[in-house]
Amino acid sequence: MGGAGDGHLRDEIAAAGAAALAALEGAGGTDAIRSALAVQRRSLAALKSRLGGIADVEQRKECGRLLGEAVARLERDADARLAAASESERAAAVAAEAMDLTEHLQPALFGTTHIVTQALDRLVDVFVGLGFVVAEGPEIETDFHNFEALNMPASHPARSEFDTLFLEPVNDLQRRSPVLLRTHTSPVQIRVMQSVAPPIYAVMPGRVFRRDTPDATHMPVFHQIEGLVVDRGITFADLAGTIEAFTKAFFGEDFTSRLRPSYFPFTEPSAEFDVRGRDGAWIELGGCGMVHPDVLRAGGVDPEEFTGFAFGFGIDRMAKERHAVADIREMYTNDLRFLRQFR
Ligand code: FA5
Repeated sequence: MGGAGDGHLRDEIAAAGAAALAALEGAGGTDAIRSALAVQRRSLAALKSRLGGIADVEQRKECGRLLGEAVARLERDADARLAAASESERAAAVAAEAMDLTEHLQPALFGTTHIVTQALDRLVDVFVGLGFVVAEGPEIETDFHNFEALNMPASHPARSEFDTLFLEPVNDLQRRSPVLLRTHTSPVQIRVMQSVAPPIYAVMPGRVFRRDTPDATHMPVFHQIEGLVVDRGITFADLAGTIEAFTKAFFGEDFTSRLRPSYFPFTEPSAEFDVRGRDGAWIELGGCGMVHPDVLRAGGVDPEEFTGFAFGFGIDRMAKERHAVADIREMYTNDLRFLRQFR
């Protein structure tokens, strides 16, 4: 049987094999496993060089076999650990990439305000900056507020310009005085005057309805912003100055406005408000004028003491002009590729 030296080498092989496996177990990650593997291969190889010193052939074979087994165990263990570590590294990389994708998707998931809402918010900001307060009225209106109080009694020809959507009357009161979807935001002028005493500096944004056929500049449902100023000594110059200040603040310094004589039953004198943009063309955006004395009276304001001006702008057309959109209908097709341009 072999001498003490052989037994000693056999123990060393067992200890080195166990140490090699422990070293791999302590290595986290493919890089650490590979370098631990290299170190352990070298220490097992160092033992191999000592095999030649064993005199007994059987003992030498036995130690050789044990060493071969230790090396094979080390390689198998390293293979399994490398496979597991590289799989978890790949999973971590995928997770990191997935986080990036989520970040890219977030703005689309959260959406954005519609181009018309953006214009409405901006209009309100500009007028609040000029010292106006904001008021609102109902979308379902009485004939009185939408027409009569605005100097358009039942027989008035100007009523036919508003293609009105009437609602089915549900009681005798409504049969005598119809209810309708408001055709403009002007009835809110009456409601504001009925609820607060002058001085009044108010804007009233909202949705309005007409039996208009959709085309490049018309929708049957659209938005207006009404303005009403009632105070002592208000003149047409105040109206013109306010509109010019508003044009510059909303559209920018390269835009200018003009007022053209026009007719509305609820203002006298009346004007149409146009703006001229960078391309030089004039675009009609709304109507305005000095509040008619009959309208002040309908709102409970004494026209001998107070005068005022009012205006009504089409918000959808403002958004269209500001962003140079060719056709107003584009804004309502809900095509996300179109809407996302106006984030
Ligand atoms: C009016 O509605 C008056 N109430 C405006 C007014 C208020 C005048 C206060 C005097 C004092 P008009 O019908 O012209 O006026 O409409 C005003 C603006 O609304 C138009 O200039 C246009 O910009 C917009 N508009 C009118 N019809 C449509 C429509 N079908 N689609 C989109 N915008 C429209």
